[in-house]
Amino acid sequence: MRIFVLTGAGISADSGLGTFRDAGGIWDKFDPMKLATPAAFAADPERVHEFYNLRRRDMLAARPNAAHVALGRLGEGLKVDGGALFLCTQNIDDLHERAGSRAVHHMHGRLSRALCSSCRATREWRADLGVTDRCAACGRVGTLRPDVVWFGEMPYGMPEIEEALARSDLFVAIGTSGAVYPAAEFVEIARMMGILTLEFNLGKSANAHLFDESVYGPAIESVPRFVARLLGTGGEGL
Ligand code: BV8
Repeated sequence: MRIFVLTGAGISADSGLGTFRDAGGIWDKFDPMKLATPAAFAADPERVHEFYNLRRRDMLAARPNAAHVALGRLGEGLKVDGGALFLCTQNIDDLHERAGSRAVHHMHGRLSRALCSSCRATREWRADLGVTDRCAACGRVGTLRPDVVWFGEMPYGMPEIEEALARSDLFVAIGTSGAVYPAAEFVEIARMMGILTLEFNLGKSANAHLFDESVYGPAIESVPRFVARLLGTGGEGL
């Protein structure tokens, strides 16, 4: 079986990382248009760096939770009988990788990498990032930014994502509000291709009506149960 899984901030909520649109979420405290756009960075790079430095420190202090671990197991388990998991995440944290998932497709980029806005070189970067840092590739100072996709920027890996979606037998969304495009369109694309669609979320997402089945509740409970059932290792129902 080929499964396409799209995760959002909700899967990392139980690891203590903030979601965006829940009450008290990140966008309640910060204005995304003042922090998550190229224009915001050009206008006030120090402020944007501080916003991402705080989130990078939180990411480094966080630990993967049972939902991340279950998806790591699912990736390995599906391979046994010739199946495949295509794990696409909107999240910029590294909890999927630290839970054992390989080939994680970070369509909105990664907080653990820096991008040079001048020469486009990227490199691993787990410390605070600022305007005085130098790009090791081109030597310029002040051109490094977090390697994340801001509003108005093209998400990473879209051709590969669209190809994997078309090849899948099952589309599963976990912990996403369905508010951000083009990720929010994936379920509609899957339905149009006759692919079964499944949602695991705390509550109804914006596109809940587009899912064949929905399971509401914390991902740390619903996702391990789902994976155990799928891999035939016990557990009842979804
Ligand atoms: C682009 C990275 C085009 C940085 C982010 C139509 C088509 C195409 C584009 C658009 C369109 N309409 C509007 C647009 C523009 C825009 C957009 O979507 N705007 C929205 C606000 C309307 N999209 C873009 O700009 C995208 N780019 O389209 O480019 C283009 C074309 C040609 C050339 C150039 C460009 C880029 C979007 C990416 C922006 N970057 N983040 C950062 O992280 O700071 S978006 C941000 O939202 C995060 O990445 C986040 O992951 C993402 C989605 O949010 P969610 O993950 O869903 O998180 P949220 O808090 O919303 O929801 C969490 C859910 O979990 C909730 O439902 C909650 O109930 C649930 N939950 C909570 N706890 C738990 C739980 N579930 C289970 N268990 C729990 N314990």
